[in-house]
Amino acid sequence: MVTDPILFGADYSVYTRIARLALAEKGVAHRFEPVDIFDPAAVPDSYRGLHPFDRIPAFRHGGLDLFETAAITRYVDEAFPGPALQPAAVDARARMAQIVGLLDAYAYRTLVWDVFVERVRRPVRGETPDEAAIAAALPKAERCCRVLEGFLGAGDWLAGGGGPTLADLHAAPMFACFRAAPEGAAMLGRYPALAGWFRRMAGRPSMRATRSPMIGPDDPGEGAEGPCR
Ligand SMILES: N[C@@H](CCC(=O)N[C@@H](CS)C(=O)NCC(=O)O)C(=O)O
Repeated sequence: MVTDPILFGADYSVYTRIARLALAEKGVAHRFEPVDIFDPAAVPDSYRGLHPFDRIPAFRHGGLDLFETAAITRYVDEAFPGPALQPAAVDARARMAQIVGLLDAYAYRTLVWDVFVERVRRPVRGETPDEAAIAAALPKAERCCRVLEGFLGAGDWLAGGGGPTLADLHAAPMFACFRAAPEGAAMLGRYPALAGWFRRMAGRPSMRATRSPMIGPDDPGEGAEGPCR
């Protein structure tokens, strides 16, 4: 008998949140096993075996162990009943994969670490933001916004179609962080399609259910703090 899947991760983590969004959107019963990857002494040896690169999240279902969020969300979509999170049309599915790839390659570090962590999290810890890192990140962030704004066009979802796909679930936690920084909120304001998309995503029950304990009430945009350190 295959038991409910287990997701290993942390409620503050952007990538864990992406996987949790997929589970929530599909309505998949699962167990959440907290792993604080930023506290090495607290990471159980058993977890090190699950993720050879010392990151979160990781996922277990029956005999299958997975790491890499894009693989986890795709498996969740394909292995469980519920609304499809990947477009049926081959061109839209390719666009979705392209967006997930560009978010991993070009958006995550820029939006989350170089802007959000520097501007929002460092001061919370009593540290000084690296202004040069923020300044260098903003043109890269702008390029991400411009590209995604173009993909949205007049539609509601990043890969087109009538509902969110894995691309939207991958992007939303990153933008939740980004817009918690004043520079991120201001930039999003200059991209009306992207801002509207974020409001749509932030209003979904899955986003509300996966919010970090550090995040204040939605406006619908996640408050002043975000889910990654
Ligand atoms: N490529 C990985 C990235 C996961 C990732 O970077 N997770 C962050 C938390 S949001 C992490 O584990 N960071 C730990 C570290 O950088 O040491 C995936 O897609 O799952």
